[in-house]
Amino acid sequence: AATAVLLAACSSGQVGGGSGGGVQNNKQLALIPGVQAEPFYISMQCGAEAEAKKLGYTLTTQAPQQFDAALQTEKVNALGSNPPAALLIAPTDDTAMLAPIQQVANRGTKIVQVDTSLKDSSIAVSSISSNNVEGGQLAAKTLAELVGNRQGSVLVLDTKAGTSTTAARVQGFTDELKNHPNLKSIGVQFTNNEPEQAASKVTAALASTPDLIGIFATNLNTGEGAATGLRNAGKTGQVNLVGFDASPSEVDGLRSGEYQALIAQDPAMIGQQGVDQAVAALEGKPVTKSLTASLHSLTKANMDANSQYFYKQSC
Ligand code: T6T
Repeated sequence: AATAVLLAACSSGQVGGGSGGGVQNNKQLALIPGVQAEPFYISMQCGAEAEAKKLGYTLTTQAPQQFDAALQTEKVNALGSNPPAALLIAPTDDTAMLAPIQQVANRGTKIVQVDTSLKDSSIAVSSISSNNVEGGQLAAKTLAELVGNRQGSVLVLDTKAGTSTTAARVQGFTDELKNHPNLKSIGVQFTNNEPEQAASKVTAALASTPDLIGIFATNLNTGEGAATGLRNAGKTGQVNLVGFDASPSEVDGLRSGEYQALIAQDPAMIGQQGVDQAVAALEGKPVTKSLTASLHSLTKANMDANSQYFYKQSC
């Protein structure tokens, strides 16, 4: 039976809309995701494009080649002197991306944050993301259930410092782990959001920590790397792997037993709501300052009933 955990959508605060002052492309929206060709952002783009079309706007996407603030800044700067009416952006660094985004906002473009956010979100008319703290808590509760009464060590794989979402997942996971004294964290490892680095961190942890009983991989790249590390060591299924996201390879891995659970987001909904809020701001309608998208806990047992949450490779 399906046991998807739905974290209720909630909102807080309202800000007034505006006319898009100064920008000429008043039906033009842009999306700058964190990185190109990644199923999370592709699904977000699909949701955003469909909603833009429905509302009579066009949306173009410019994605950096890597999850990197310097490369993303180039994409923001390339919007140039004739920027879109609104920019949906997933900042790859909660601090470094402020200045380039500010420059676009200064030209009259409405800013909407999708998924990740800046430390100071006041530049954005609206911000839409999963409740990542709750996602991390859910991952820890799930791992604790998988492990039962057994004792052991737990490794956490993060992406890059300055990534708001994965930092929140780590926080939620670490807080919840305190309620499960049989599980001892051996710390958080950064991986530069590269699966190869995640794989080698897992290899090293297996060598140094014979009682490793669980891994929390905070996003799809860390998850894919962790699955590789466990497979290379012949430890698939022996060390519980709880991942985040639901990329095609993670979904295959859940089915084959490489992952014991995945916390899936709803990136298409994040994209759709991002467009809705951008358009509301442009049309002078009420805008919701902060929106939370749902999360869904997937296991091998419930995954087929929840296939709508699997991420897409193309629209
Ligand atoms: O987990 C997503 C996203 O929410 C996060 O901010 C960065 O990583 C992903 O894109 C997955 O790789």
